[in-house]
Amino acid sequence: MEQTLILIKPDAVQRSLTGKIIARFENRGLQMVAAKQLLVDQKLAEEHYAEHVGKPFFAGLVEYITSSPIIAMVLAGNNAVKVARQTIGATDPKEASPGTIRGDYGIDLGRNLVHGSDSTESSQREINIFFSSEQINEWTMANEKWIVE
Ligand code: D4T
Repeated sequence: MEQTLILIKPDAVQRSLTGKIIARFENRGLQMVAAKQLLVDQKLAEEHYAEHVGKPFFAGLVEYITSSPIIAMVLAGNNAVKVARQTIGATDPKEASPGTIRGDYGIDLGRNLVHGSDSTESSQREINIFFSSEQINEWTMANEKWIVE
C-alpha cells in the first residue's frame, strides 16, 4: 500500500481548517498512519523544500512554513500519492478546481493550505524527514492485526 506525506500548513491551522481538511482525505478512503503538530524550524524547512533552493520564492516559502505550527501526517492507500494530490488540487489555489481543498478554501499561491508529496520517491524522502521508521512501522503492524482479526 502506498504512503504519502501531507502537511497542513500554517494558514490552514490558523484558520481552524484542520478537521475539514483531514475529513477530505478520510472521505476518499485514505488512512492515517501517523500525525503530529510541530513548529518547523529553518533547517527542517530547507530540507523539506531542498528542490526549491535558489528559486525566487524560496525565502518566502521557508518564512511561511516556519511561521506557526503545522500538522504533518502520513496517509496510506492505493495510489495514495496521486489520490492525495487530486484531493488537494492545483498548486495555485486560484487555478484549483472547486471540490479540491485549495479550490474550496484558498486564493493565494503563497498560502496554499496543504502540501502533498508529488511522487513515491518524494514521499519516502519526505516521510523520513518528519517521522521515524518506528512510528510508521507501529501503524503497519497494528493495521495487519486489524485485518487478521
Ligand atoms: P507543495 O510542495 O506545497 O505541495 O506544492 P506543490 O507540490 O503543489 O507545488 P511546488 O512544489 O511547485 O511548490 C512548492 C510551494 O511553493 C509555493 N510557490 C510555488 C510559490 O510561492 N511561488 C511559485 O511561483 C511556485 C511555483 C507554493 C507551493
